[in-house]
Amino acid sequence: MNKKAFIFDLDGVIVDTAKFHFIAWQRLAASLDINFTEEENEQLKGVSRVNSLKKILQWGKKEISPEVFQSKMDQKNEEYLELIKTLDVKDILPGVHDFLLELKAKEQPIALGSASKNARPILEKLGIKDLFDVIVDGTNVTKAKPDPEVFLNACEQLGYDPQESVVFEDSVAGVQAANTAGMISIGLGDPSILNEADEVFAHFTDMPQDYINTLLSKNK
Ligand code: B16
Ligand code: MG
Repeated sequence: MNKKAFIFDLDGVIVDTAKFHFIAWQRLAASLDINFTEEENEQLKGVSRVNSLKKILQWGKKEISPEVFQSKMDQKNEEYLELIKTLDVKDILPGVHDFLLELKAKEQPIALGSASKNARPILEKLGIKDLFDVIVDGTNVTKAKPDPEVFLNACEQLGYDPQESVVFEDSVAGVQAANTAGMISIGLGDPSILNEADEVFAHFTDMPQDYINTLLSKNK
């Protein structure tokens, strides 16, 4: 059977943790007297923790010492972990679980390609960690999206070329990373925001019947 490497982003694609990142960043920004908006949060999707804090400080025109910077990152993560404490299988976004099971049934290789350092514990909470053949996350990569490192690393570990890979992403930076790698990019979210993606759906449940077969015969 025809095969491709199927690579999934985590936050915003498999689970809606974006709202928890937003709350945690907003509290953090408030502690520094910085006003942080939802529009700004949109620009942090797919962006690593350290780069997110750098951007917030830039927007708020604030400078802090390296020690305070580290403690603010730790504080944000503690708040975030507290907010996601109760995540479970019910929090998987609509259609994703079935899509993953269908890929498994078709013996297609599956990888995670996430910027998050919390990816593994989150997949465990959701009860779907074992569905992934390869996990590449914020603990394995040095260059953040839009650099394609995370996705190139994932397809390489699966033993596929970038041209034989499909990426599912909710962030602009992630779609750009997939495109730079030469991979098929499928956006999940708003088409006016993800306009660089090869195709965009609001949810996995909006994909046409037999979409996996369509992707298997699709070229970039
Ligand atoms: P953490 P993804 C990204 O995950 C999030 O979209 C982004 O908002 C977050 O700052 C980043 O992970 C780092 O997450 O603080 O948990 O290491 O979308 O690439 O799965
Ligand atoms: Mg994401």
